[in-house]
Amino acid sequence: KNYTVAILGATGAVGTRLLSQLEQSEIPVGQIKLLASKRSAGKQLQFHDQSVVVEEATPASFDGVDIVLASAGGAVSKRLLPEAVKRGAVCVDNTSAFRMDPAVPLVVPEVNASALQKHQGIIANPNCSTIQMVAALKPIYDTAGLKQVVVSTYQAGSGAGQRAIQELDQQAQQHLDGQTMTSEIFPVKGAARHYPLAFNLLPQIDVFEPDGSTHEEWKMVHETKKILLDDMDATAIKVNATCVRVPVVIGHGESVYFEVAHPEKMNPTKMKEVLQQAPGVVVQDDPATQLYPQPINAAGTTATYVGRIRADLENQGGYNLWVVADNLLKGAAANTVAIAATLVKNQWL
Ligand code: A2P
Ligand code: 11C
Repeated sequence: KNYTVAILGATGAVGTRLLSQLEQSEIPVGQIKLLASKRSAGKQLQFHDQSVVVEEATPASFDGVDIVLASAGGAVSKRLLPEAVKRGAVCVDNTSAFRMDPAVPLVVPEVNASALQKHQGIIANPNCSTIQMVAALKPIYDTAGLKQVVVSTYQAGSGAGQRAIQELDQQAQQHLDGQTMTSEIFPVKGAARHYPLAFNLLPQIDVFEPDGSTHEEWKMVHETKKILLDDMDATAIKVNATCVRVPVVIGHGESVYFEVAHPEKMNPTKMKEVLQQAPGVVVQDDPATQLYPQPINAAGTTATYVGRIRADLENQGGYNLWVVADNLLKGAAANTVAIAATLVKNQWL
């Protein structure tokens, strides 16, 4: 069977990559529909050698669609994906709209593909910073369990979308030209205050929660538990996150500290081995040759890179990792398309 696939948010930073990942995937695509806001209607994008006209997304756009890949923001997903499901489509959603819904699987295929079997039309793609962390932690969790994870992120500007990439470039240019940097998006679109990201660090990604954490930090805690623990007791692993925006265009970095539940089952050599064997993970770890993951090298690829693997010498069972991935590919488009490909391959649509 050839599938009719719709990309919702096709003109965005993730949307354009959904298109190229779909081109490279094994999914047999019969027809492609590119959907965005009214602003982009009429614009043309390339799929293989075909020029496809972007249409304004409406409920009727999903008539006859088998698979929807969505990345047009949470509000758009909330409004339109139930309409797509009503029309018989299966939706893989890259927004946070449905991630915590118990009826919606939250999936990184190499970590918890089997969760896809219980889908009811919508599957959620986790947040980019969660995906790369769980991809690295899963083989360790399977080998020695996990008690606690403490993560600090170094997140690229592109996580805030296509316009944010332009804003970061513009700020860098303004600074080099001796002008005052202007900011309308960072740290968060619609916030009361905006600050430049270029030549700066912003310890705010997404909005603040009443408890003083940011919503990005909240996502890292709760999504990690949902993915690794499935329906098990959410207190089984403690997760704590601090998320920081850094002036990098593509590629999130993460300093991940964790304590394994069974220290006798783990050591740094073993950790390197299980990570080397883990699907989707590439170990780049050699202090002698200064080999470690860097966003500049991860950009444009779909792997999760792990390095700086070392034990906490003061706390038995404690370990450090440095994890890097392309937030727009591994953290979004590649994972979304991999979910769809897994559904097709296993006939779980
Ligand atoms: P458009 O280009 O027409 O604004 P990014 O994450 O890079 O900011 O991209 C967001 C994506 O979501 C874009 O493709 C954008 O389309 C799309 N989008 C934004 N608002 C809507 C909407 N109301 N309906 C459909 N698509 C939307
Ligand atoms: C960022 N992680 O880097 C965000 C972007 O929940 O899918 C993705 C937000 C999400 O800004």
